[in-house]
Amino acid sequence: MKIGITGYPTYGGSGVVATELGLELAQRGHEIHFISYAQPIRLRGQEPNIHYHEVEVSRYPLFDYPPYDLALATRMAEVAQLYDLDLLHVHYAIPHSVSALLARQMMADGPRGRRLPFVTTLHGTDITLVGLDRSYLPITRYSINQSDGVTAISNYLRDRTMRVFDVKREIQVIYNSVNTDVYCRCNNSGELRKEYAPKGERLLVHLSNFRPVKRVTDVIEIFDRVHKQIPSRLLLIGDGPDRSVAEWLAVQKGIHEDVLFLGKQDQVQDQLGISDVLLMPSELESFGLAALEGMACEVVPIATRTGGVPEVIEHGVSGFLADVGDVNTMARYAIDLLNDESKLRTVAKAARSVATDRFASSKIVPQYENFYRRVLERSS
Ligand code: GMT
Repeated sequence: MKIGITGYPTYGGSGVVATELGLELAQRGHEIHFISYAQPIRLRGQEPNIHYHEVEVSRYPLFDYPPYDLALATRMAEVAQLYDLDLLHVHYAIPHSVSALLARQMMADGPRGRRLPFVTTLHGTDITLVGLDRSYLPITRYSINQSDGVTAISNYLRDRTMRVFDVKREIQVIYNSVNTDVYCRCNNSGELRKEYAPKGERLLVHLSNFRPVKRVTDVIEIFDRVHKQIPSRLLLIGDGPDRSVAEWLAVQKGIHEDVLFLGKQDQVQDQLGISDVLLMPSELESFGLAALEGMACEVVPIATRTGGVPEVIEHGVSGFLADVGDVNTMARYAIDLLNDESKLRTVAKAARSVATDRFASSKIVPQYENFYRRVLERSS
């Protein structure tokens, strides 16, 4: 198949999912065309079967708000025409599914008058936060209803979309996936571990876009409690609006020398592959891709019981769950685990098994292929 993929190309779970899916599909022989305003971060630009088409947005002085959605729709239609795409797959409803809808209409009105179906994958904040904004809700509902196929990354997100958006159409759940050959504890990274933990300290890790929904200050609060009892260091991967408040809190608590802000990283499997425990105390996660990536690397996730997280982490088996804001309980789980090597290894192995048995890309990507085939059959 020839597939156009659009997502947010920089940092964030939905962009990572879109890019990894495109890479996997290309390896399976499909022709993939990424269409967005920047090259997706995990692309090297050399991969076979992968093309990247940049969307240029003109910055005319009149445009206080440059119309990216329209430029994207135009580029989608151009690329579809030029490369004879079979379908578009957009990740994150706003504004991508609206642009795809316009591109479909442009194609129908074009010289060959053909139908270009599009699939929308819902990721979370497009529904739970942004989509509930009154100014976005009607158009998000409309573009979901108009999509030729809709998928959601968890049962939680599907149910919430149907309920809150009053959507009646079918939404198929296709879980996020992880490439378990790349995400593993299999890179010989003793040197890296020594760099971050020179005195043999335990390593805790957090990976996010540092938005308020991630509750990064809870990460610091949990680590502070762990640090008081266990020689340990905290790796913080990513960047975003709450980074400075987290830095400030680490200084206030006098633990800043053991809190390492690593910023945005391209190869997060390197840091995950040497860590012991992953902290994800989010207010809400429709899935929690960061936890899954950690689990594949045998890092035990300690997270909040929210949204779709319980569909990924089984409490007491493949990780630990607590209520949002309950930093004491999350710290206790971490301390108990780090004091008990055998329990840590058992839960870490169980976490890896969940990643390989239920969420490996080799199992999830064929679900997308089947979904595309059904959409194409229905649209022909
Ligand atoms: O969490 C964010 O702020 C980013 C957002 C995104 O779209 O990049 O993440 C959402 O999609 C991820 C990939 O499917 C999921 O793993 C996250 O759980 C989801 N975030 C939320 O629901 C808050």
